This record gives sequence, structure tokens and C-alpha cells, in this order.
Amino acid sequence: MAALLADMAGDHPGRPVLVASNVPGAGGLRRAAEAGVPVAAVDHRGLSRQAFEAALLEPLRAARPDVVCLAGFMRVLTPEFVAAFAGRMINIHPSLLPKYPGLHTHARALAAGDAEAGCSVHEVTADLDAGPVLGQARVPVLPGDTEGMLAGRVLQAEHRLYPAVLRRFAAGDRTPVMI
Ligand code: NHR
Repeated sequence: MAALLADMAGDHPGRPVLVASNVPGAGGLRRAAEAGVPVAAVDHRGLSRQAFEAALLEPLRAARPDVVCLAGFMRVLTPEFVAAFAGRMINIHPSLLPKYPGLHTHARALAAGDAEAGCSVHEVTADLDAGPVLGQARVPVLPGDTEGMLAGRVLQAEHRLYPAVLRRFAAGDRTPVMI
């Protein structure tokens, strides 16, 4: 998220209108507020999925975004929520999709003995981590890698990939970015 904000601080087809989180006190909310971007927090705890999404939709709709970017967002979204932003909501996922949708991607890549790992930006559809891929960045898996070491290497790639994809997507170009 911070990498996207930093990229949008320069010449860019988009501008940030809201940073929202389901984690009150999340570091990203403070960083966004420091950068002068409006923020919203909706704690999902104690709410049903429907009630959580209804509460999240209020500030989101009010901000009138053209594009919604998920970054580290860990709540599965209902088809109804996805439909509200159909074709204009994207996510970055820490694997080379279609490999390893869902959770624990780095542990799964290591357990499989993969020589390569990476991250994907994809359109968010009702099917989890299954929407069209808009970009991928690859990194090597190195001998002796732990889950944490691989996760750190992939995160660096995420910080390069997501701004590159958003630039293209915000300009109306859905050609995949492959780096
Ligand atoms: N929602 C839809 N409809 N489609 C996608 O492609 C989505 C989505 C919501 C989040 C991000 C995804 C990821 O990048 C994402 C993509 C969380 C889970 C999950 O199982 C799965 C995929 C992703 C994020 N969440 C659990 C839940 O019950 C909670 C897990 C937890 O809190 O640790 O929501 O990886």
C-alpha cells in the first residue's frame, strides 16, 4: 500500500482517495494519514461478513474510487461486494498464480521444491485468487531458504510489481506486466 502511495505521489494516471483497513491501528492507516490521504477503519471482529461489508462499503462508496486495490487484505469478500467493483478491484497475491491460491504460499512453494517463486496481481472476482492475472514478478528460491527469507524476497518484488501494474491498469491498459 505504501509503495502504491509513493508511486502516486509523482506523475501518475491515478490519485489515492481512501486507504481503508479492517484492522484499527494498522500501521498503513497512520502512514496514509501522514501522507494526507483520507483513511477509514472498520473492525470486522464481532460483525457478520455481511455487516462488515456493509460498514466498509459506506466510506468506500463515498470516496467514489475508480479502482480498488487490495494489499494484505485477508477477509474473503462476498460475490455481492465484488459485484460492486466488478472489473475494477485488484489484489496482489504472494505466488505465481495459478499456483498456490489461498494461504501459506511460501511454505507450499518450499515444500514443493520449486526453483522459482513470486507474486501476482490479479483482478478480484468471486472466485478466490482466480481472477485474470494482470502482472507477475518472479524471484529465485535459494538454497537454505526459510519461509521468512522467501517471504521477504517476494515482498520486495511485490513493491516493484504492484505500482507497475496499477500505473498500467489506471491508464486503462490490462496487458499483463511480466517482470
Ligand atoms: N475475495 C474474493 N471474493 N476474491 C478474491 O480473489 C479475494 C478476496 C478477498 C481477499 C486476497 C487473498 C490473498 O491474496 C483476497 C482475494 C484471505 C483469504 C482467507 O482465506 C484468502 C485469500 C486472500 C485473503 N481469509 C480468511 C477468511 O475467512 C481469514 C484468514 C485470516 O484471517 O488469516 O476470510 O491471499
